Parts: sequence; C-alpha cells; structure tokens
Amino acid sequence: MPDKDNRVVYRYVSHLVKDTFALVLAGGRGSRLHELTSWRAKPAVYFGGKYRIIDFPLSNCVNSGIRRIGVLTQYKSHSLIRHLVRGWSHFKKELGEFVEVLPASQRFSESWYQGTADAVYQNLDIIRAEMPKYVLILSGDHIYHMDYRDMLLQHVESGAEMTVSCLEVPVEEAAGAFGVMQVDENKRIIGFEEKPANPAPLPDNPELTLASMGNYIFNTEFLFDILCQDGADKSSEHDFGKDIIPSIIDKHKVFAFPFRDTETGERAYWRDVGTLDAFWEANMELISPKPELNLYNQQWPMWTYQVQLPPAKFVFDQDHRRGMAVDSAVSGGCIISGSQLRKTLLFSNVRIHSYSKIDETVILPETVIHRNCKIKRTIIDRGCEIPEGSVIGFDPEQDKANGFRITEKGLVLVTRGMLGQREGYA
Ligand code: ADQ
Ligand code: ADP
Repeated sequence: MPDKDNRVVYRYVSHLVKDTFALVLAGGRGSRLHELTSWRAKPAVYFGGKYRIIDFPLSNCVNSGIRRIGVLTQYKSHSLIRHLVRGWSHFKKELGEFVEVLPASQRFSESWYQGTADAVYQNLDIIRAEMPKYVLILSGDHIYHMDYRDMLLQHVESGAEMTVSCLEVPVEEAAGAFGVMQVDENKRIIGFEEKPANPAPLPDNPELTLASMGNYIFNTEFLFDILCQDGADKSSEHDFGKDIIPSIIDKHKVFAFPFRDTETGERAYWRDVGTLDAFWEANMELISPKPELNLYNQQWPMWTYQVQLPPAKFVFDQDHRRGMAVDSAVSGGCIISGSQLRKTLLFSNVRIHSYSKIDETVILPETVIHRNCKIKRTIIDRGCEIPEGSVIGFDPEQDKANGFRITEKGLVLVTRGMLGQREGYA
C-alpha cells in the first residue's frame, strides 16, 4: 500500500499523462537495413519472434498510461498501417483513447513530410484539436522498455520547455550515428550537435558521450511557436536533431533526461537496430539465457498483432532424429521435424523439414526450410523457400555468388528477391 506521499505523486503523474499526446515518428526508411526495408518501413520490421519494432514505443506508451497516440507514417507504410489497424485499433475514442495513423497527406503543405519536425508541423491542427499540455515525440525505431512517466515528471518539475531523453554510449558508437549533447550540473543542455564525426566525451569519462535517443517532450504552446518559426525558415531542413534543438538551447529551457534502469539506476537497455548486424545481435541478445530486456515481465506487457495459431511442434523424423531447439525461441505455428536448432529465433509459421542444422539464425514468419540444409549466422526474410540441400553462412564467396548479402560482421541476409521468388511480401 503506497504511503500518503506516494499516493499524491501517483495522482499528480496520472494527471500529467492524461494531459499528454504522443506522436510516434514512423516514416523513416532505415536504409542500412538494406533489403529488409525494401518493402516495409523500419518501424514495421519484425523483431523478437512476435513483434514489429513499433510495438516497443507503443507498448511503452500504453504501459506508461499514455493513451492518445498518433503514428506519423510515410515511407513504404502499407505493412506498418496494416499492422496498426489489425493490432492497435482496439482503443475507445469515446474514452479519450486511440492510436491514430497520420500518413503524410499534404493537408497542410504542398510537400510530403520533409524532416521529423516538418512531420509534426504538418499535424499541428490534429494536436491542437486534442488540446494536450504536453506533446511526447518518440522515435519509432528502437528496442527498449521505458516508463515515460519518469521523463514527464522531470520535465514538469524542472520547468523545462523541452526535454530530450538521452543515455551514455561509447564515443565510437555515437560518432556519425547519434545527436550528442553537453549538459550543466542541473542537466540543462548547453551544447548539441547532430551526428558529429568526433563526439565530445563526458567531462569525467573520455570513453563515453551523452547521446540523444530521439525522444522529446515539449510544452504544447512552445512546440507550436518553434515549429511555426521553423516552418517559415527556408534554410532549415526541418529536423529536430539538425535544426530545432541546436537553435533553441541558448534561449530556451531545454533539459536532458538520462534514461536509467528504474530498479538498478544503471544505464538501461536500449538498442538502435539500424543495421543488419545490430538487428541480428539484438535478436540474439533476446534469446540468450539471461537477456537484459525481459519480455516475460508481466509488469510491462508487450502488445502486438498476432493471428491465432496452433502451438509450436517438435517431431522425430522417420529415422528417429530429434526435432529440437536449444537456447532458441520458437513462435506459434512452427513445426520442426527431425532438425536441430541452436541459438535460433523462429517467428510464426516457420516450417523446418528434416535433416537440417541451423545455428545463430533469425527466421522471419512463413519461411520454409527444406530438407538437408546447413545454415548459420543468417537472417532469413519473411516467406522465403530455402531449397533442399542449401548451405548458407559457411562460405562468404559462395553466399555472394548465390546473390545473398554479406554484412560487415560477416552475417548473411537472404530475401525472397535474392532467391528469385515473388517480392513485395512485407
Ligand atoms: P535518426 O534516427 O538518424 O536520428 P531520423 O532518420 O530523422 O533520425 O529518424 C528519427 C525517427 O523519425 C525515426 O523513428 C524515423 O522512422 C522517423 N522519421 C524519419 N523521417 C520521417 C518523416 N519524414 N516522417 C515521419 N517520420 C520520420 C534521430 C535524432 C538523433 C538521435 C537518434 C537516436 O535526430 O539526434 O540521436 O534519432 O536514434
Ligand atoms: P519432413 O519429413 O521433411 O521432415 P514432413 O512434411 O513429412 O517433413 O513433416 C514431418 C512431420 O511434421 C510429420 O510427420 C508430422 O508429424 C508433422 N506435421 C507436418 N504437417 C503437419 C500438420 N499440418 N499438422 C501437424 N503436424 C504436422
């Protein structure tokens, strides 16, 4: 039973989340995921056996009590919109709860969404109609569990006009990849550079720098003012990281919110799965014996769209070879017959026929692996038919000759297009 002070804080934060409108930026292409985003936007990429990446920020919103959500879509949005309509449209508008798709539709200007700030600018009338006090702008691209109430509470208590969530990352990881900031002793942002080649390290640790997670809270009136100014500025690229934050930190109260694990106070789990290597690694982390991100945490349930499927099935083949999977995760509708899987993640409805051996591989839904295949360190896109006797991930020259993509770290990506099978299956 919370004591009186806790109850007061709880009521106070409940009011804050009711006054918040969340916008998830989901229009980005994610070009470093190569053929995995040829037919789908990055936030629609499959992740973790059952989910799409966008389910992470959306579940975080719902678990934080934020129930008014708009999703800004643009690039290759069909599969993303289908997922949102099927999985995220059960909220009751009458109760003030909704997840609404906001595609670039040229309502407010002649052009499609330019940068991220323009995507929000073009929906100002929709935000205005909701009359929130705070607008939470989220990147739709990351894997993490975060209680946005902590950030909201700091935003209000610090008297900020804008708050940027951030975390400490190794300097070399941040170089050219993230917005990087410097803060004073009160966490006020005093310097910000978007994707610098040489990020400034922390004053007390030369190995680390403070990176933006691409999540922002704004006071609504302040957001309106700066977006209208930015909209009129012909020299701006209309991007929060490139244009807005660097131009306002001198004159306005912009604070950093360091994202930490609420229980341990340590740096929290957060992954930008922007490359094929990072995508594979984050999926492998998830199926490791003790993953940092706990999908089984019932205090932080993950929502997604899923069809009703029969349970996964493991069968001895006719030669009495075991169908088995260890250190792996297998979703509904899969059948593994007489094949051995290790450190492998199967999305739904995957079929593995007999006499195959699969290691450290991520297999997206509805793929079929025919008999006698040997596969390791590979990502297989949705709906592939891997022919009998295929050997993938052992000889990079052979994989290249077969038309597959080899990543920097030597992983293999296989898609339907590369196998000469019909494409557009997102
Ligand atoms: P990036 O992720 O590189 O950097 P960007 O490509 O603009 O920035 O994507 C940000 C988010 O906006 C993504 O979720 C993307 O899907 C979405 N998006 C991009 N263009 C869009 C558009 N036209 N319409 C709608 N949505 C769009 C940002 C920040 C950095 C920060 C990193 C953290 O700019 O400062 O460090 O995120 O990953
Ligand atoms: P292979 O012999 O190449 O491994 P099969 O298509 O013969 O592949 O399937 C092997 C086993 O998988 C079957 O003997 C059966 O136990 C199981 N199986 C296949 N299809 C189904 C199904 N629709 N429902 C339940 N089990 C199935």
